[in-house]
Amino acid sequence: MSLPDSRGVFITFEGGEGAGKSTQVARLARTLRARRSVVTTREPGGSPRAEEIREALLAGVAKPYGPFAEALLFSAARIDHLDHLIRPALRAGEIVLCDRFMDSTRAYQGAAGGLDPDAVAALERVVVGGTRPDLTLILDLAPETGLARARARAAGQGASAPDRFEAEALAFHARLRAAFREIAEAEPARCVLIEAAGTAEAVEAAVRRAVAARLPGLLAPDAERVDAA
Ligand code: Z5A
Repeated sequence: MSLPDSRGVFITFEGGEGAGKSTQVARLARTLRARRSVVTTREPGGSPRAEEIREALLAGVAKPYGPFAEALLFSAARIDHLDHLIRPALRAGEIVLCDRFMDSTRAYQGAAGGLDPDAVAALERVVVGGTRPDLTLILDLAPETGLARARARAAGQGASAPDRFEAEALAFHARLRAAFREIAEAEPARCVLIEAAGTAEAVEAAVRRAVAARLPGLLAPDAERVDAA
């Protein structure tokens, strides 16, 4: 629900699998912590109850019920996450960096999953309310590259099977990329599209440039000047 909770700053990272969101959340958090208190979190998850729902979602428990039921479950997790972590942190004046948020529902369950955009918008209205991100960084990467990165990481961690979303066909991931690009185009005041094919350092530099341009004063002056190595 809409609350006057924005003394802090809310930044979300979006994009397809393996685009580098977690990597860039960690890097930006490290930079911002030099002068502000930062909370890093993720969706689905971020609060103990939402993490329980995450397990079920990534195991594919909701898949047989279709994209609307799946969106409801993502929304249930989001309600708890907003109430117990995001809104309290923003009220306390913290910077919240969130790995995926409402745009992932638009892209995965909506554009790629086939859920009616009106249903997605209605859920967003009642679940997210006024707690919209101040800035959304959309990491744009060819799905083949992102999936290869995600598979290499999973192999390194000894994971055997892909999760519910990694297992989708390449065409699904191509629809996702197009959906995220459309969101960036439709909401240019909130979103910045970041080219994510370069090194982690190059992507980090692009993220810092976007933060410096959209949220002046958030980064320390020396961090604003840093460029790709
Ligand atoms: N989902 C949904 O359907 N609806 C919703 O509303 C929400 C989510 C909120 C959560 O999965 C799933 O839930 C997600 C969408 C769906 N689909 N899946 N799968 P998750 O949290 O487990 O996974 P993810 O969000 O897709 O993130 P990821 O696969 O962990 O990727 P990432 O965070 O974007 O990338 P990364 O972990 O930073 O990097 C991946 C690997 O690449 C890693 O080994 C890095 O070291 C490496 N990397 C990172 N950057 C680079 C660069 N620049 N070059 C080379 N290698 C790099």
